[in-house]
Amino acid sequence: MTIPAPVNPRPAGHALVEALVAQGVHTCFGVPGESYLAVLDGFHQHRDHIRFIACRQEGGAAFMADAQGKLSGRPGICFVTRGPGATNASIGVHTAFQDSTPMILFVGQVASDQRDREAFQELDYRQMFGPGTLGMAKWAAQVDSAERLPEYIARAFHVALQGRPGPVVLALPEDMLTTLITAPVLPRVVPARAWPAPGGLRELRERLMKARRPLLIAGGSGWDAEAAAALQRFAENWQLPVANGFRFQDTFDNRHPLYAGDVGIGINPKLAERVRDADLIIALGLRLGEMTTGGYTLLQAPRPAQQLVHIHAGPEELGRVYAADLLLQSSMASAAKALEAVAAPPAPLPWAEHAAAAQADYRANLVAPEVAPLDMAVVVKTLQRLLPEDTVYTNGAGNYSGWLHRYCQYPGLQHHGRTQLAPTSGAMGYGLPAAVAAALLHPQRWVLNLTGDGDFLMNGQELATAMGYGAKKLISVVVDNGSYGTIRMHQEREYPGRVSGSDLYNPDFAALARAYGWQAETLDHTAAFEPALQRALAASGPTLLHLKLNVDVSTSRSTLSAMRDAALARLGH
Ligand SMILES: Cc1ncc(C[n+]2csc(CCOP(=O)(O)OP(=O)(O)O)c2C)c(N)n1
Repeated sequence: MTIPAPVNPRPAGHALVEALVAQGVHTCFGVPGESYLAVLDGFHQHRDHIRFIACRQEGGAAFMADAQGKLSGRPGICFVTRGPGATNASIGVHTAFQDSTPMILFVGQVASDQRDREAFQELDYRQMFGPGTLGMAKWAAQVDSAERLPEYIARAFHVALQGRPGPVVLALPEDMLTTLITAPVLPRVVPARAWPAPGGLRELRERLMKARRPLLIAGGSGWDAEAAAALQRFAENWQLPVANGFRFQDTFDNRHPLYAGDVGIGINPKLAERVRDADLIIALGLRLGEMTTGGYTLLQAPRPAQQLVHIHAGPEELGRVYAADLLLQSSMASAAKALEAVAAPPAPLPWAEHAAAAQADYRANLVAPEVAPLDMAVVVKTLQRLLPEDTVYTNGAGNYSGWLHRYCQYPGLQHHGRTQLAPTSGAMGYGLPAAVAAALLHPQRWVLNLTGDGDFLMNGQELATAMGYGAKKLISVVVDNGSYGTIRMHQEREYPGRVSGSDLYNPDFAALARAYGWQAETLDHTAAFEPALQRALAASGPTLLHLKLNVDVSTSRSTLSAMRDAALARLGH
């Protein structure tokens, strides 16, 4: 993309857009505000190089930017206005933080001569968003000097991409944006990478040579296709069983004979056992968070029973919870290549049987018990059979996502980049905007959003954004069980039979989607799904498939009534 030569002096708001184009950004998401009209004018000025997608709520816009960050590996870009816009967008910043997604949120700010008066919609974004490792943003700053705007933007790209990737927030005072400047456009940011220390790699090899039941768990962000291919070769050289971390299920190819399954919510109990029983865990690229460690029990915190080697790009994650045996700070792009070069052992390996058993357990877990009248396992398998391999699958939070996590087989990152967009933050409302973003950014690919009735309506307004900007190969499957089912499940386990605050009163989802211009169908039994999906695939625009599911069919492993009965028995009723 050629950078438009700046015509000096020009408003800082225009320079900001030029800087984004220079960084390779061609699409931004946001909701407009009077606080940053000079930037909007910059988008108009440079409309041949960059587009601004006007979303219907900042939560949706920020999720779209997170999805853009996940798909591209470069910061997703979101623009919002002062207080109300920034507070709405905060869910996306939190998600990008927990998911280690590179992202930049630009926030319009009150003019400098009004600052600190609690002027209209004024907030201090530096205080609101962090920074800190338990914060929301990696870095939150305010650009007070218009001439220094390019410096702040370049730094924002570096911070978002380097180490553990994450979100940055830049506040833009209104008068700063209208100031005329002559500052040059800075070149595209190439993030600095860390390489694992050679001594550490030697030690890793020695530990592997002594291991009997090793397991590699891969995930996190900062991967590229080459690194993913190198990871696969490393696994093959050592015949290592590989699991993927929670909602990083697309890291290692799920169809590979060394794949062992995903370590997350609803983990295959056999895999959980295997993690516990491993004598060496190599955690590659991912945080060892609550969801990936089974609430810090699969790996006992702070000192795990297994030997632990943790390789991560961010020094703050290394040794954060666990007293590991070996810590290596490295970006994924370099770590996987370094691992691939570690000299393989002389055959045969003592864990060949262990790796084969891990794969057999994974495959057995793909076999689903039959459920009537609507079988969600069959729904997911039908999606996988009919949709192309490079389809992007998105979801938010809710029990319904468990069917996707269990039955969807994601190709590894080396094949089509990210094919799973799902929040490790567990944020409801993520899946639909993420799907809209994916469909607008990659119009040649199919995008499938699986969502719950609670989850969907948290950002259902983005159906309009999809229509307005011409998304086509987009399907949203709404699983309607009339309940915030996950919460109902927890209630039945803890307070059996005492349903409180978890029932939902739903609209006719198909009629709602049609009102937005989508095609839509409602169905309630398995046999109706495949023909409905065929029609969606043949349609000229996006389709919503509204699935009516009995609330009792709660997860891929159990029913509400079984959980309630077990809880009642436990409580002696
Ligand atoms: C933004 C947000 N609010 C609340 C929650 C807590 N929560 C987790 S799952 C869930 C219910 C999801 O309901 P639904 O989308 O209908 O899916 P189901 O569990 O019924 O399959 C809730 C309320 C959350 N994770 N995120």
